[in-house]
Amino acid sequence: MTELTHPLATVPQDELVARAEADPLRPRFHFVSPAGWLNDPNGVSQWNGTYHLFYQYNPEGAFHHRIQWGHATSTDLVTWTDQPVALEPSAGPDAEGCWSGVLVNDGGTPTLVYSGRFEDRELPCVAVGSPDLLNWTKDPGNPVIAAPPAGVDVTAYRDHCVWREGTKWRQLVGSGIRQRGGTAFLYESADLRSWDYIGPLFIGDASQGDPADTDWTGTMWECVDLFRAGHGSLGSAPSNASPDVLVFSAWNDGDTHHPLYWTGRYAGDSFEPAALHRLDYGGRFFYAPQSFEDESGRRVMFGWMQEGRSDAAMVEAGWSGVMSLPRTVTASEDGTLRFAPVPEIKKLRRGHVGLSGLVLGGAPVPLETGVSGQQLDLELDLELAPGALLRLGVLGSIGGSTSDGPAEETVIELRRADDGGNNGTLRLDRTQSSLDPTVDVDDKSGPVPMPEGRVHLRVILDRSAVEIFANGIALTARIYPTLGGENVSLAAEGTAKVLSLDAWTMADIFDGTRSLFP
Ligand code: DQQ
Repeated sequence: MTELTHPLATVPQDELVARAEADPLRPRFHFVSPAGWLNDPNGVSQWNGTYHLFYQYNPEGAFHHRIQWGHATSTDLVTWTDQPVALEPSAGPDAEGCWSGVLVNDGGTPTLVYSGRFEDRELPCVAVGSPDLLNWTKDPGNPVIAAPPAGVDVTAYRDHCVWREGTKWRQLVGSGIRQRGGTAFLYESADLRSWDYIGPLFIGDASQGDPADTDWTGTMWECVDLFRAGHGSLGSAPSNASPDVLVFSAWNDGDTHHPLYWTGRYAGDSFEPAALHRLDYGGRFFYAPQSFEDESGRRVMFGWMQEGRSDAAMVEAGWSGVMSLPRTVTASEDGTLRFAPVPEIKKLRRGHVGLSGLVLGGAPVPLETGVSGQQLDLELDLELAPGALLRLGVLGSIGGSTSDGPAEETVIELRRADDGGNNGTLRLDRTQSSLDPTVDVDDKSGPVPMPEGRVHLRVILDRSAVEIFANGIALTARIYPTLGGENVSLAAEGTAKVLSLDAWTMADIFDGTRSLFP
């Protein structure tokens, strides 16, 4: 075990795992680190059939410090086996942390490109892996890029997207140009070690909009991810339904804002943007996403579900950070992205309850569905009349308050526009989700296409983690109920038809005690 030196390392390391495992708010079928701190997904990939998930990890405690690369493998994207830490800081350019990066296949050699942190700045580093991806050797030439581009005043410089194009490697490094906006610097290399700087792929405009806007592009782009959605690959001609997509996480002066994506066209040495979109309406609760194409050709994305409780509460709990379920990324006809949990997740379903043909309307009296639980997969097919509002309550509990209604409840709302058109809104109302006044309960919402009022709603609930998909639009967040409520209820204002509701409880993915240092 490492020597505890950080002032936040107040929980003895031999107690961390037990503390984390005892927390009723800790998800049971999402990937979490054995204990301590987890943030970004890194090196997400499938190698000879096995899925690899690396992640930003601090086993010293539930705070961001001296970051290592945790590692887990899976054969089904559902259950995960902890593997030894892949990268750990060592004397040299990553002495203060092995920050985010990617895995590429260099002619059969697994190779990591990551940000080494030293003296408060990050620079690109490389490590090569053993054939089983369990042992990693850092390149003696690290850092492989010695400094950000000369003559550019950068706000920060880190995180990598690396791909093969023709006979060369190309790399993006996330950054920002002071007084202008976020950017991604483009490089080229024949060997992943010696890189030629090409220029900024595309520069955002931080003066557009306000930092409080849900689509503000920030002063720096973290974790850039460039890929072709739909058919074809980067470098071939895109089409409306198969755009090139540049994903980034908008950051400003230490604040993690939200993930966004530009659709457009990557051609030659630049990206011509067509439109900017929000990637997930939960904002910072689905941060630093990274995606890969698996061996079946699907694009699969993971994101970091940050906590919404205080630093002190995280440290006390002994753990922090949840990895989202892997989600497929597809392009809709209009070229915007649609998301769904990978179908493999269905194998965790137990105990089906189904309802159909319900018509909700009139007074908003909640209907008890007979469904209950803190680990649930809910699928609903809905039809909303113009102006109708449907409210799906989860984690509801009665008691602890003077009113008759639930003392805690988290509510997913769908509202169809009054004009009877094909648009509506998805909202997550967390205002009653917790009696703990210190947790984040900010409003999360955004527009959703609702052709003829129809919505396919998927809600995946795993204690403090919730992932919502409404017609493929994602809203991910965290909730911290204190009363252990399990009720699921439905209510509507205006007429809402529940054509079907299918519910399952979800099994745990880990059994037995995990080790901080597998
Ligand atoms: N987290 C990493 C950085 C990245 C940030 C450090 C995003 O590499 O920019 O843990 O959450």
